[in-house]
Amino acid sequence: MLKPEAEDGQASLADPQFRADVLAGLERRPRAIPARWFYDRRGSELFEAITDLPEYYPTRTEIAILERICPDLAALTGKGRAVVEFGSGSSTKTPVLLRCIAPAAYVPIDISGEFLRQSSKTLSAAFPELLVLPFEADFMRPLALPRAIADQPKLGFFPGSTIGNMTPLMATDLLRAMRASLGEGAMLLIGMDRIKSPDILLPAYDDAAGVTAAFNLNLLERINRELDGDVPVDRFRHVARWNDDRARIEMHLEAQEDLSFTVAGRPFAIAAGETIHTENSHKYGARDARILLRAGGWTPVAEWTDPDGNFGVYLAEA
Ligand code: AVJ
Repeated sequence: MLKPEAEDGQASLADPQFRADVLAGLERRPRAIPARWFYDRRGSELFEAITDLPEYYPTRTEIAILERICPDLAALTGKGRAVVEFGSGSSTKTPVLLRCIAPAAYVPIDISGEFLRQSSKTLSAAFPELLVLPFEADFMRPLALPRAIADQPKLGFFPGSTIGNMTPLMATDLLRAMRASLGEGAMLLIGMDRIKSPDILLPAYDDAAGVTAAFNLNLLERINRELDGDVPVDRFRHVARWNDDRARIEMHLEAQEDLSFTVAGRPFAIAAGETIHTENSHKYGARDARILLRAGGWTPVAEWTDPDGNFGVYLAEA
């Protein structure tokens, strides 16, 4: 039988990697599903809504830093670089950077081709002089960048503390892969959320309006939609925890009672109080960030923060 079409007109055939990650993740102990699967259409919308929440400081803080540091940044990066953004999404930070350093070319890299083409069109309209070369790829692997920018030194852009989703081991692998992809003379501009009081961190990941809870629970809805599941979503609760030992916020989905359900024809049972770990968001102090960059093959050049020291922006060179 043909699968019904999703709202966006795309066939709702599940990504085989999504199926494999979910099934393996539900079988493992502790149960864990990679955070990248949050971002279907609904998940991306919910994330956008998170960035507007009063409790979620990172997005607006990073944008304010980027706007403030523009003259320094332009001086330090120099002219004629091509900007390569990793996991571009629908970033509102991109125009801030592009206005500031006026590069000759911009290469947004994203795994979602549809999203990528849409945001590239919007950006081209706003920056008619700019050569926009969207690149559909999984940036966790080393990439061969477009030939058109072969002769230009690169500025990698990795904002939003997305690196925080990775363990330090994965993060250093990614930083090294970026260094290899960006090549000789490259620089990297990266945002990393700072370690701070759990009194600020926890509400940022468990807001009063329940948007982050909806974002987390949407993963279960997505499993039901795309993997023919019957997970009782309303029997799970969103939980955000500060793991001090590992300096990270963790998001989990906690079963409120003993539950059984099926996903892709496979039966699962989960006991009351047991959780599915859905996201890590690692936080780095300024020294931690510098060590991470060096471990990934990058030399820190400059760093900036907001007046409250909540978020860090770092410029490094290969
Ligand atoms: C997009 C990974 C940076 O970890 O803060 C926001 C995702 N999760 N609220 C983050 C997220 C819950 C976000 N990153």
